[in-house]
Amino acid sequence: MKYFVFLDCSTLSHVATSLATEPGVEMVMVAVGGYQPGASAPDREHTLYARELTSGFIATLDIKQTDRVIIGACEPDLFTPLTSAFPPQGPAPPVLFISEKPVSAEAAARPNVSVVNLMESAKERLSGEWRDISTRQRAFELWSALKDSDRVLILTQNDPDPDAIASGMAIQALLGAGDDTAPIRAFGKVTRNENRAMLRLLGVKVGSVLPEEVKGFDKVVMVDVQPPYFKSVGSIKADVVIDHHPYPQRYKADFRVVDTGYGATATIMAEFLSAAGVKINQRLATALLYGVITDTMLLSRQSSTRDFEAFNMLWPLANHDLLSGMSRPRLRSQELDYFVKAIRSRREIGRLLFIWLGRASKEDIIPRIADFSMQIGDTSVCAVGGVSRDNVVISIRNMDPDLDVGAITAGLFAQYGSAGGHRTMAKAVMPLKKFTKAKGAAGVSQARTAILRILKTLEKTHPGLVKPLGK
Ligand SMILES: [Mn+2]
Repeated sequence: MKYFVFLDCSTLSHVATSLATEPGVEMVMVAVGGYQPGASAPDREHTLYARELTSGFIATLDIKQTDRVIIGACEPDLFTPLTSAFPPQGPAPPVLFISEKPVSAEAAARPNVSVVNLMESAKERLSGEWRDISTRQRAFELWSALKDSDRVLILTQNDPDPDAIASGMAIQALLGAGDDTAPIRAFGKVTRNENRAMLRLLGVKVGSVLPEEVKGFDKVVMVDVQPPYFKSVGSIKADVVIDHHPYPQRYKADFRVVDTGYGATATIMAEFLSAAGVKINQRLATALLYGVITDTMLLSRQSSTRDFEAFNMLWPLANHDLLSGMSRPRLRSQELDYFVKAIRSRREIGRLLFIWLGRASKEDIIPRIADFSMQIGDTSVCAVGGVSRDNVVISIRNMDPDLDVGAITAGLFAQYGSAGGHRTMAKAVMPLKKFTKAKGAAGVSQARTAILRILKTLEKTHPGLVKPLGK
């Protein structure tokens, strides 16, 4: 094998000759169109000169199919005789045609020719560096905000989901900390079967903490959640917040990354870890990947190219046996009863499906039924409500791309508690007492009627979504 390097100017000579430099492999340099290589050009004394690439000259080179041809062109048309010297379907050497100007379509279409615009490739490759630098800087800021603290509380939502658990584990990895110095805690506990399976299979501890115990920590990091979420518990301050949920309320934090463009907080954390050069071991990769998968419903919901990139990075690092062990959904018979209740009590109001579960022993059954309810009938929006502990909880799902249920939910329910979310999924959590008092209702079943009445007001703002309810 030989390398043949054809150049018509010095611009690409360095790149072209570097590509052709291989120990023990001969390089033949050809200067085309009057080009004179400078004194520093490699192998200058053996360079061949061709003012024009005639077929006679090309034949004397005796280029074989096993050789490699590199063209560094300032004027690509000068090389047309070279690329067309070989039969399009017959034996031809591979040609790497490097040019910043357009190469003729005829040359570019040949199967043995690959056209490369180095400047475009470099631009494409390097433009991401700005983002990488800023991610690295942010990761360092995050680490700096926490590194001197002996006791860091990593706080999640009350019933932590895989995204929150994985993000908490990522904070621990970033700090090089364990459960003793940076425990992952919640005011509630992990109730969902799959999520408990995640803790068991990955050996993760998520303990409970009382609101009054928060003061005992040097720093509070909220992952996948923000201070306004804890409004009903009290005023819980955070030093660090990393989340992807929209919250219109303002609050203070030393370090805040809240980006609703991400499908999962785990994606943000995976970017930080990789920018900071922290090794993502199999256990952590499995957790983060599971966080991305569950929050984005396997990249089908609220996901961005960044979630795809994180997915790509984590996939080969994760343990897929553990992953399938975690994600196999299992329903306990008590939970099945809620599904039965949901199907029986469902009410279609135009394109809105309303389901009322009454008292729910576990809050997470409400969003689960909401996910499930998207499979019922032709409705485009589902609202599933129930009472969990002392709160009225409503989970909303939307398949209509023209609707923003996050904004709709905030508009309808924010005055009674916390309410909002994404375009495709939203949630309202309202203290039962406050809600029923405001609506002049008494008890759980009247809360249902009050919610139906509120949903009915959509008739005016979103005609076509709900039909008149009648009596
Ligand atoms: Mn999340």
